[in-house]
Amino acid sequence: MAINLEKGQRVNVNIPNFVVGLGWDANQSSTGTDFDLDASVFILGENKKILADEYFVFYNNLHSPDGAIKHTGDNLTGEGAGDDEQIKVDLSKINPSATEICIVVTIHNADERRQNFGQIRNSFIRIFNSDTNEEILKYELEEDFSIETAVEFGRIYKRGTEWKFEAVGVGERGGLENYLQKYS
Ligand SMILES: [Ca+2]
Ligand SMILES: [Ca+2]
Repeated sequence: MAINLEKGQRVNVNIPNFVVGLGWDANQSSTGTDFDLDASVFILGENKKILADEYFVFYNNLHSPDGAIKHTGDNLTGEGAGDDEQIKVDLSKINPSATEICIVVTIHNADERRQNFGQIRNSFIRIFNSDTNEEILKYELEEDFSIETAVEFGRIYKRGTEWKFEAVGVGERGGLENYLQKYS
């Protein structure tokens, strides 16, 4: 059963394996321009900055050096059912200096293509426990962030020896470069 978290709500994560799934429908409109959504993660240290460039995992860097994060690869159109992009998280392998994993979703070239989430049918981002398939959080991007082009989805953060997940759900009209600036 899915837990519908309110923004800012936190849950404990007791098992190390999670998958972030991003899905959307291919563009059927007359404009003919594809929608290219991207899921990305930033692995941050105490100072809230990425540990090193390689700890920014996105379509051009599919693995973190510690083996904790694996991106299944860039999907450019949303063709097909289910998750179109996935990011697999294994907290048992995470670099000991990491204290936070920030998960974002953005629309590639949204400005140039004049796109926002409200135009993208059946677009969602979710996180689920890959051991039990239990969904922890899901946002319907089309509904929840209709005028935005970027969303900070959630963060997995460390408190002592425990990891917790916080639903962030903050949208903006920026792109991936805005988050990169913030976290590097
Ligand atoms: Ca993509
Ligand atoms: Ca799809």
